[in-house]
Amino acid sequence: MKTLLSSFICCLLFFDTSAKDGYGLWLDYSPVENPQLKTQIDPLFSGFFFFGESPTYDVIRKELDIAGQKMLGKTPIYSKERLAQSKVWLGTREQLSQVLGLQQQVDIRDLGEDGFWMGPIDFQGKTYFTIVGNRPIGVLYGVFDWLKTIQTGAFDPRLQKSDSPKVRLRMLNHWDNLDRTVERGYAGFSIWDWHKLPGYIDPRYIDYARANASIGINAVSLTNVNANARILTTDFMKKAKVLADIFRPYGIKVFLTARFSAPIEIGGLKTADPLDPEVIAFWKNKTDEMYSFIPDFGGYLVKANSEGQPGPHEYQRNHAEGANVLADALAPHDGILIWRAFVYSHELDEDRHKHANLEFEPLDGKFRENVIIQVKNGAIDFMPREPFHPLFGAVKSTNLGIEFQITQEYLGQATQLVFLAPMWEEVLRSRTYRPTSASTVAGIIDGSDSGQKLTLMAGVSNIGTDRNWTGHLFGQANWYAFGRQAWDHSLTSAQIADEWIKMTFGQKPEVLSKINEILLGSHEAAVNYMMPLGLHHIMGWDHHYGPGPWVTGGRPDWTALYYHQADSMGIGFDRTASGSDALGQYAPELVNAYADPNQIPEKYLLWFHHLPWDFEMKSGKTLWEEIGLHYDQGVKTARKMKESWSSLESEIDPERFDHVRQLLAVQVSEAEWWRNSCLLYFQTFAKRPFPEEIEQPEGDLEYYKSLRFPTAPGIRPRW
Ligand code: BDP
Repeated sequence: MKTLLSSFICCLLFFDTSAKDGYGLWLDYSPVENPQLKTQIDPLFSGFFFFGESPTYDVIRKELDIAGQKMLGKTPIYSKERLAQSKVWLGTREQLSQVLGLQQQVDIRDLGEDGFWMGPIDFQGKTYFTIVGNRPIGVLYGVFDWLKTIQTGAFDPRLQKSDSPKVRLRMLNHWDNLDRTVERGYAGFSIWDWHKLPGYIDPRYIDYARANASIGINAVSLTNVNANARILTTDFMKKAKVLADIFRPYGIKVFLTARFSAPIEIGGLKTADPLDPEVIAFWKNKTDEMYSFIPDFGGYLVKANSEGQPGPHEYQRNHAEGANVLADALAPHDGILIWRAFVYSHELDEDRHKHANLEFEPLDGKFRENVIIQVKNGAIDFMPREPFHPLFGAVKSTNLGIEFQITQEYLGQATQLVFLAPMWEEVLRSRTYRPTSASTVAGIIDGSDSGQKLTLMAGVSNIGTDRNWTGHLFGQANWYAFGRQAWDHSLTSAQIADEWIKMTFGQKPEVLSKINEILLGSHEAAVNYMMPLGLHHIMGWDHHYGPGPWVTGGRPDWTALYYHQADSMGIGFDRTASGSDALGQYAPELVNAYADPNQIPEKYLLWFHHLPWDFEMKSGKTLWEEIGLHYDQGVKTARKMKESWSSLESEIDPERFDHVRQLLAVQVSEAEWWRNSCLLYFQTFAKRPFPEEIEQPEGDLEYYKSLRFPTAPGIRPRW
């Protein structure tokens, strides 16, 4: 009896009873199991010394409390007065040098506002593990980095490390509506509970801030780019202020989307003409009022003259005239105006691909210094794979930021595991050949090639009220990867995957290697079974869920036919000089490389070329055969991902294991659906048999065409 009881108690003590439902994200802080690491870490948690006070140090203490409890079962000790008794020093460069004198100074001035240094400092015969920043927020970033080294088993007490972000604004864009629906959101409703604000603070707001700060995100735009002017009313400012106050110690600034017609809708004016004195006064007063609530308000994000949103064109003004009036209102407060370049014509463009360059290139140099033009990674719309947007490198005197989409609108939404880091890495490393022959997209947006000081990487958030935040547990990997790449785009997807897996699932080699393989192969798999070889925009109508290569009707540039142009002769969009010449908007080096269908990387083939079904590919097979092989390969990889995950059953807690297992089964059936319906559809033009080596697509095209998804999430409200 006694033995039974003691083993029961033992189980209670050592069995982690907290459910693994994904809420803890990568900050779950698993118990440190490695005895050597434990011996190194344990004493450190007995003596933290802060060189000063700051609200950010308060949140650091809270984080250390959580981490200490979870990793070591221990409440950290903060030695207030007794510096010599402490083990870990935390403070800013200035705070440290005031106490220690200049000879002990850690000179990190070149690491900028957010950088940090960590390592051992010898002082009066003792060694102190030290984390130092130029500002308290740098210390917070350093602490998160240090905790990561523990979580990933990389901690080394002798290690010296410094780090600083490459991009100044690392920003999430929520597409959250005030009624809590989320445009292109697949994880439930908006986490901003506007109704209960300002009175009630959902604890999620704090966990959200912790998660963002842990990966270096320092700006969030709370509301949908398809904006509601009401967010700029006094009532909503009071609500937004509460969020800004929560986020401030975590180094996160709040931005809001501004609807261009707000002067009419909430200002009672007859016009929103940006040159009208009353409109200018409206924006100035509104902005001054905003800063009276949120003194460090980040600024506005604006979608104008795009997809029916109001903008300066209504008044025969251009984007610069529109943007500058808001920028001028923000400038006295050091606010920033982010203006989106996602524009295309109400009237049909010859090729929507060209539109942004046609509008923005002539305005180069006309925007105020505090304006950033936010450019989607590609010229169409967050497709599974796109060549980089030709605006990168095309302007010389305009700040350009990049916008990625973390929410998987076109990449399997929340039913599919698709790790987006490889796609972003591909874009960031793409050579633009402008302004210099060595320039890359990353070099444009971080200023190293473009020279711009105001730099931005934005990601459309995939966060919602679902318990695990992102709908699919693996959506967390994309949130994580976005923050890491915004901080340091030179990190590889493999490095980021490795960090995330260890922090989320632990360090067992088998778990690590299998999940790593799943993550790193998942994007190419999705491209293959959805839109291989440069095909694009062939998804379902409006909800964008699943295949829809047959979609037609309404605006041509919202149909699939406009983009794939399949006919009995061939398939693809001719964007070379013989077609729309969108290719001509890129640097001559790229024009030369891509104009020839035999030279262009095959992943972009049908993006730039319309080719006969029998066009000979590098493999010696015909284009038609290669299309089939790619679709089939995508399905096979999805199945392999599913099998590989299943083999981890004994290694992963049941709740998370089963969640992912079920969704991978859905993913396989969705991959088969994509392959079958697209191949059957394209075969009606190609009129050729499928290559023998592929699994023959099954089903009836008419059946696939008849499928409807009235419950598909994430569609914009129609009222
Ligand atoms: C498209 C989305 C649409 C957004 C638009 C945008 O389908 O819901 O409003 O982008 O970026 O991808 O403004």
